[in-house]
Amino acid sequence: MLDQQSEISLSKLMTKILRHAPEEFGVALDPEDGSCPVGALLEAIRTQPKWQWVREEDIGQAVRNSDKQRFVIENGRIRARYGHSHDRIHYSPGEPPTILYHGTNKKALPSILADGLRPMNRQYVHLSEGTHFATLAGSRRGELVILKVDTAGAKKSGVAFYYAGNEVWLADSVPSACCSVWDKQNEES
Ligand code: HQG
Repeated sequence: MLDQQSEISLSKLMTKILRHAPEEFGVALDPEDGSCPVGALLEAIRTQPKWQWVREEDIGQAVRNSDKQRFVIENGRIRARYGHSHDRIHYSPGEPPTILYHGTNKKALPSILADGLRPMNRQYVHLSEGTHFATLAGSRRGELVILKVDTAGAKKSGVAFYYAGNEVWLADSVPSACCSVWDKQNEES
């Protein structure tokens, strides 16, 4: 069994391969769903001097324990559920809840309120059904700001939403008119 530090480090390597740079590791991802055989991922990881000893069950452990359920293993294949920068993988359009959340930071706010939410270096904008995931995302780069997205309004402007599982929704972009700053205190009072 991997200790916690190795598990996190392995999970980061897995996201690098499955979301961002498969070719750097000699891995070919399925263009539709971004998956590859678990064995191919294992082989790629083992080419790294630090990870020559890694076993399939270590990958399983990283997948099972991922706090945000970043990976899915199905029929002997593994994929990242969201977060891709490399391949624009295919998701089916879905019917989102009326409100979704996006976590960002204070510095990005003026630009988001001017231009709307854009995918930046990823293939999709990342949204969530609850504020917990948005809090984790937005707290990574400074002072947290949570935006509320009016999905009905966005749909009227032609935005399609895709479900990535585990409360995570994706969109190509979201117009600023459909975004408002979520005020926790007002919400709860
Ligand atoms: C911001 C991680 C200026 C956006 C996270 C975000 C999430 C704009 C940053 C998942 C903008 C992009 C995805 C605009 C958006 N002007 N800034 N018009 N539109 N932005 O990392 O959503 O732990 O690519 O608000 O926790 O933060 O890796 O996207 O701040 O779940 O699994 O541009 O990745 O999950 O940053 O994160 P990112 P994200 P993992």
